[in-house]
Amino acid sequence: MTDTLTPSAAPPTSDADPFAARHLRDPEPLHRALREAGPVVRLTRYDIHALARYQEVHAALLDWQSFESGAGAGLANFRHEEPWRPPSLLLEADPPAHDAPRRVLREILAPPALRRLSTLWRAAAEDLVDAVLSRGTRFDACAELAEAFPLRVFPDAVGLPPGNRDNLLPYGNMAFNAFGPRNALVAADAHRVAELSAWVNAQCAREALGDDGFGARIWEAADRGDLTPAQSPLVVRSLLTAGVDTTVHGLSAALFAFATHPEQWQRLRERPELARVAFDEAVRWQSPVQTFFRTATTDVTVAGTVIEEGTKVLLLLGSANRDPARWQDPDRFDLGRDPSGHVGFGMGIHQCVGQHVARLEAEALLTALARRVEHIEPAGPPERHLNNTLRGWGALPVRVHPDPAT
Ligand code: 4IA
Repeated sequence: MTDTLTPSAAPPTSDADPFAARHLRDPEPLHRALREAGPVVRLTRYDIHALARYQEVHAALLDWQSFESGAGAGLANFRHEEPWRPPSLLLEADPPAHDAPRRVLREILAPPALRRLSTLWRAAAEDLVDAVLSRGTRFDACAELAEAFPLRVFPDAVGLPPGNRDNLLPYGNMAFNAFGPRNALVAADAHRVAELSAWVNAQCAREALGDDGFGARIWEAADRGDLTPAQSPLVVRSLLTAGVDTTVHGLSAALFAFATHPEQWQRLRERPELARVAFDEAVRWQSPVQTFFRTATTDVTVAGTVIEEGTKVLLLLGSANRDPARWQDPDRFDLGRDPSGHVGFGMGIHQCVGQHVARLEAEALLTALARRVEHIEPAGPPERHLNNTLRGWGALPVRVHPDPAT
């Protein structure tokens, strides 16, 4: 209502840096303040606007015509700044260029195409849980489960050669830092950019990939003419960039949630079919991908504030996922709620194309763990892993009580 009456009202401003270590460590207080300040907040530090409320974040994600991705999904504006790597054909593209890569990857990662993996991954999860429990009941759930499981199953599914996978997490960490400002986190990885980029690019070549994985399917799309041969390696690169750290942090979010909410673990044990909704609720609650950016294609008015053409907008996904105007008791991890509609996987034409893969990994691991473990509890303070985009853990010490019946 006031929107139309005062289209040029100056929005509230904030000098906070959402990428400062203390906010990355504990983003909720800043998110609350930004949501309460208004529907659009000007971040003076970066001279950009930020959206922290569910309604505006959701609307901006759907409005790809007004908020483009082609100028980069990070703070860097590709209209003025050279991207650190050739832009992603998916994340950093708009229709119509975005359409063909998206269509190809959507089919390759669609539920029917994953059916065969489901059987394999359930067995792999049982195997991993057995191995971890056989070594003891106190362990780092982040390294032993949340990292170990995706690293065991996902590179195989893509078709990477065995061994030689130690670069995947460092590459992802670097790529997700690069969406933020050039702060100390980016500087810390600077000496590895060339080496890690060369390594990932080498994995995307047809000859480097097995003939039975997602990678081979992507190259077959080029044979059919659905992609050009120049596009295929970049689409493979998207899998390797977006497919590892995200699931690691999604799984560690779920494990952290269960370790700190024993009654929810009991619920999962009683009804293992809740594993999927539990994973989505963990993604809502922790939002492993906390933020990304869009660029205004024209002067766009959002809730009365003009976002000038060509300027960046920060979308605070983690904040939207805990907006009390959208979620009842948003800070509670609760298997009883319906978390659908969360923006942890984004929304609209760019919504996570790998979400079925992520859910399948989570379902396999959580189901295997729920079968064997009666209780899971913290065995020490968790350690944050700081990243400009990802919210996750570096260490998650837990103690488990195996079910004597299994
Ligand atoms: C890509 C935002 C995030 C999950 C993401 C990161 C990289 C890519 C896509 C999505 O390289 O295509």
